[in-house]
Amino acid sequence: MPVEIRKLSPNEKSDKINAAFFGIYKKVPEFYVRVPGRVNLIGEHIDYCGYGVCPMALEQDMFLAVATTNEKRLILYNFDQKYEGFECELDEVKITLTDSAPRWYQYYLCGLKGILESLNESQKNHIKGLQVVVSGTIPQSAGLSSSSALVSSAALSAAHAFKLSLPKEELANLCAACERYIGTQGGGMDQAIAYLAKEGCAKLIEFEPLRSTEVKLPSDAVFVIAHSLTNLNKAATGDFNCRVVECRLAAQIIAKKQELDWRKIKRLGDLQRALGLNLDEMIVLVKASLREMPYSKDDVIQELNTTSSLLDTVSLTPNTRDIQRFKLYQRALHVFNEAKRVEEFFNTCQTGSGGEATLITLGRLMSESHQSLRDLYECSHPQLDRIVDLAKEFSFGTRLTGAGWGGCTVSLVAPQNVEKMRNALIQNFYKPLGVTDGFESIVFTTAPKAGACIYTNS
Ligand code: ADP
Ligand code: NG1
Ligand code: MG
Repeated sequence: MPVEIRKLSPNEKSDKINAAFFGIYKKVPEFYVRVPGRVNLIGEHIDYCGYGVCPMALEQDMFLAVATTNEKRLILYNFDQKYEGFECELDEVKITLTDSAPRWYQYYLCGLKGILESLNESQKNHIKGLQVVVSGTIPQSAGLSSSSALVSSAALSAAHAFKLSLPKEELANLCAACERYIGTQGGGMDQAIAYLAKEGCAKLIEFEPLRSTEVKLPSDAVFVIAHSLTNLNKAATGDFNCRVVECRLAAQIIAKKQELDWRKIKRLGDLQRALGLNLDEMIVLVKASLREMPYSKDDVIQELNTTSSLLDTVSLTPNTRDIQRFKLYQRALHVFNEAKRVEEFFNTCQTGSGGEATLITLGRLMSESHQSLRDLYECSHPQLDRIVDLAKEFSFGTRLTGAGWGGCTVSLVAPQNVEKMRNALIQNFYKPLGVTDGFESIVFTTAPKAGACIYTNS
């Protein structure tokens, strides 16, 4: 199914973006696109290993106002004037990476480049110039997927302007691939939920082929998101790609020991498929095949009986080639156990009574997920761990959400405990850190929202 096109009902947000758009381009937008952020309920750092995840879309979103021109040029402004404007010719879309965080407009360019590269000769006749204003409300670098909302909204704006109507799954796959131009080797969860989300339910997202199943959340479940007031831009450091690569090396070393062609195995999920084992058997195999002590790059080269330059091209990314210490046992154990937790979470939602016993099981799985991310995957942050501790008294379970190293937690809370938990976090976490107001945007409840949509004025 293609992304829905609806008539815009004017509201405060569209009035503001229209006014900004008119101020810049002296005309009204032709159409708008909305793409939501997401909170991942469970299944962290396993999408890029090929395993299913369970996110839902947020109310916070990326909203773009767009007009087309006959000049084949992109002109891009942000509603928030702290971001610089950007212009380029459509045949000169380049994303040049440096050692620091990418510029904001490079995320837009990822989506635009993805669409431009997908066009065949006859579709290229419909290329139009783009005048765009971007307005986003998703907390940034906080694990709620502001980056993918920006990439996905960019791709959708270009697709609609060029009269391309693609199925949602195709757009999601295209956006997962083109967000990698920013340097991170993500797995596709964020772009998938951005397009496939449905109001009122979370989704089990599975890969290859990309598919989504509605997840019936218990009616009494309230999800509370709390910002740890720390952030990490995932494209600014090698932390994220280091985990992707550690999982790949774990898969390749086990593959070699199992006499498979390790160069063909890129993900732990590929390894499981090639061996035809279940998740419990994979856990036993990890324990028997890998050592707990970290591996140096030379150890990995020896295990794979390869050369440094082959390892660099087959297994590593430009920003992980200098890493000398890989924890393979711990990362692989996290992945297989987390994949099991997603299965149990999904089955509990679908078959549980929906009562307190269901909430207790879901909460336990979320807490176990956090412990594993903290101890085995080492992608938590002391401020995330502090929120998890403070939330224990009020929630069935709390975990970091998104890639981690900062950002947000998500807690499963009974309705009667939501205010108590918010107040406890305000008094014991936020106020001691010097925050005195604006709590509604740093600790808030959320219900599942719909995925991407295109709006027109008529
Ligand atoms: P997240 O966890 O939010 O996906 P990332 O580190 O992957 O975090 O990406 C965050 C980056 O996305 C920001 O540093 C910024 O460059 C870009 N971004 C997100 N939202 C906006 C916005 N509203 N305006 C401009 N840039 C944005
Ligand atoms: P965030 O933290 O929202 O950037 C990242 C990846 C996901 C997934 C999670 C961890 C991208 C675009 N996103 O999300 O694919 O791997 O981390 O579960 O790379
Ligand atoms: Mg991101």
